[in-house]
Amino acid sequence: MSQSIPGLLPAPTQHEGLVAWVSQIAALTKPDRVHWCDGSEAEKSAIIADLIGKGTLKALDQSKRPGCYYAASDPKDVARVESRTFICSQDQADAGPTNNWADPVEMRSRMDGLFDGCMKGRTMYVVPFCMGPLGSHISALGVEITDSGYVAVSMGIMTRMGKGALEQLGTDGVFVPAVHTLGAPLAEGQADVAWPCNDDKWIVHYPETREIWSYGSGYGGNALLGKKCYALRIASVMARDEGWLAEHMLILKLTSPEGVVKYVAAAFPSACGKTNLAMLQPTLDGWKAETVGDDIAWMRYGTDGRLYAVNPEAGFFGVAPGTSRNTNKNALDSLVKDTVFTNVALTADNDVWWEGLTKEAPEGLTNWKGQPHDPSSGEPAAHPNARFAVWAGQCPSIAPEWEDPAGVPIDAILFGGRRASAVPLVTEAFDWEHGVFLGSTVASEGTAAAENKVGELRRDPFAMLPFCGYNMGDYFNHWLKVGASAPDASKLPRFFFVNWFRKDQDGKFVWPGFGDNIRVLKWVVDRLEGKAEAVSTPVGHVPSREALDLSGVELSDAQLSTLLDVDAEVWTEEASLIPAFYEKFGDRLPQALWDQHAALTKRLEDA
Ligand code: GTP
Ligand code: SPV
Ligand code: MN
Repeated sequence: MSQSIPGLLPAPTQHEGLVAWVSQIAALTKPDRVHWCDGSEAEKSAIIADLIGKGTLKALDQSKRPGCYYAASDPKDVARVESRTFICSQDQADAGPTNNWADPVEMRSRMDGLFDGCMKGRTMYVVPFCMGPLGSHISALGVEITDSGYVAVSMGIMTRMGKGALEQLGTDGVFVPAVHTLGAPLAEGQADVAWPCNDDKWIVHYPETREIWSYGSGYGGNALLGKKCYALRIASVMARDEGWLAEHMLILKLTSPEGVVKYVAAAFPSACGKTNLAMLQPTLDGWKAETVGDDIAWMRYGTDGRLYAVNPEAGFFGVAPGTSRNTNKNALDSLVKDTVFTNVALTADNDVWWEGLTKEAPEGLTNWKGQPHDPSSGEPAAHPNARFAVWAGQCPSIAPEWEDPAGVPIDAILFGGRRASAVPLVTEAFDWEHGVFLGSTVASEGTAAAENKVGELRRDPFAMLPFCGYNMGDYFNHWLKVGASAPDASKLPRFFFVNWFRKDQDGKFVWPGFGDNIRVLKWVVDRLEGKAEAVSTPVGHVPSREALDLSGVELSDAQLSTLLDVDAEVWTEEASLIPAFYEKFGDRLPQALWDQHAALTKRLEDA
């Protein structure tokens, strides 16, 4: 029956498994037609024209921003939905205490019901994609089926999508099947809306069989299934089984004035500065920073024993609000063409605006809900999670090797979060195990209510809390194993913990941040080179004051103390909060981390 759906056959591939799966999903979802994506410019233009016709996309002023479009989502579909995200492992214990779990058999039957006829009246796009550079041994393939043209276009920006990926698949290549629907079938003659979606949302992962099913949302990480669903949740499971790492990390290349090159990966929770650090403009003379990735890193040992990383993505899906010429010029200069903006505000002359882009909001703005912006309402004109999607290759700071199939050798791994108190500007771990301990304790303070207080922390270990596809206790163990199995321990990256967000008594950030973060990175590079002084504290190595290059920044002695001193009393309280978190994992928590905690407690007692 599905054979008769226009466009389904002949398929542009000899991969029988793929054709059978696409036919099966078409028979279930009953689209009006099927389109196999080839990733060409002509195809992109045609889908965009269709989306403009439906009102999903608006063309921005093409003389100012050629190839740029604007979408406004349904107000109920603006971000990832963690409460609707499920890891359906056979055994609930394998999903662990930090994930929502549902029985896979029950979930499959629920999905079969929801997906039955869900694409009626719509086009089903078959989107083959590669995560990572085409041809890299670190890369992996996927195929997303979606009834959203917006998703197909976005996947074209964010991944290597189309013909190249299909060719890599060959006749029997392995791919992660990912099915996505807006959950908004159209009855005969029913008019469409600009942003179809469903109030009922399900973001479902089957880790054992490496499948993804997503229902009801058209937005970001819920719908672009190559990103968080595949490149983190499913890939973290693949990485566990195969001995590599799939991480929520940016990748940054640093070149010192002497020409020393180091690659740094950094895990910060969502909205804690990954994109900003990945595109940093150094304020220290002679230093160069270049971008390899801004959100996700896949890492494996190379034949030389070093840990190599690729950015599995091909684009940036970055937060717009707060992005300005002063804070992230490289991001702004990327957005001059071929960009899809979602949920930003529109100016009277058909350009984009968001809070923080300029000091004053221009007159005549239309807010993300399509209404005239009223500055006195206190409502922002752009949604706080408004985003841009843009090809990474057009970022001015992109590193020439960003698509190198070999990846880049990682020298240092940074962890961070928003911590108004306790956590120093930068700390170096004593060794790999201590580094894993630091990563496992990452926490972020969300609101002003928690300022200057230890407590009210959201633990976000390795910035992976919403993205780890299995039990996080096992995940910590995997990190320990990766370190212990290093071909050459002397070539392992070294761990650092950074905190740009220390606040003073008045609630103001003490550290200037942004481009000045190069000062911390310089210390990191100098440590790697064996050149920088550190003070050993109970929590790790902290820079001696002289070792931090602070030329040209105004920081008082008291401010420096705030940034660098380790207060044993505050840290004793900090350390006392860890067991309650660790206990959640029961016997899945590696003993080595309990030992690390005991050792920290002992060092604090002795301090
Ligand atoms: P996701 O894409 O959601 O994962 O976020 P992200 O980690 O990429 O964060 P992003 O770089 O978009 O920054 C989030 C917020 O942190 C923005 O409002 C930035 O202005 C702010 N921010 C980034 N770096 C710094 C810094 O060094 N200091 C201060 N004070 N704020 C920063
Ligand atoms: C995040 O929330 O960490 C994002 C956005 O990068 S999304 O792609 O929606 O996950
Ligand atoms: Mn980001």
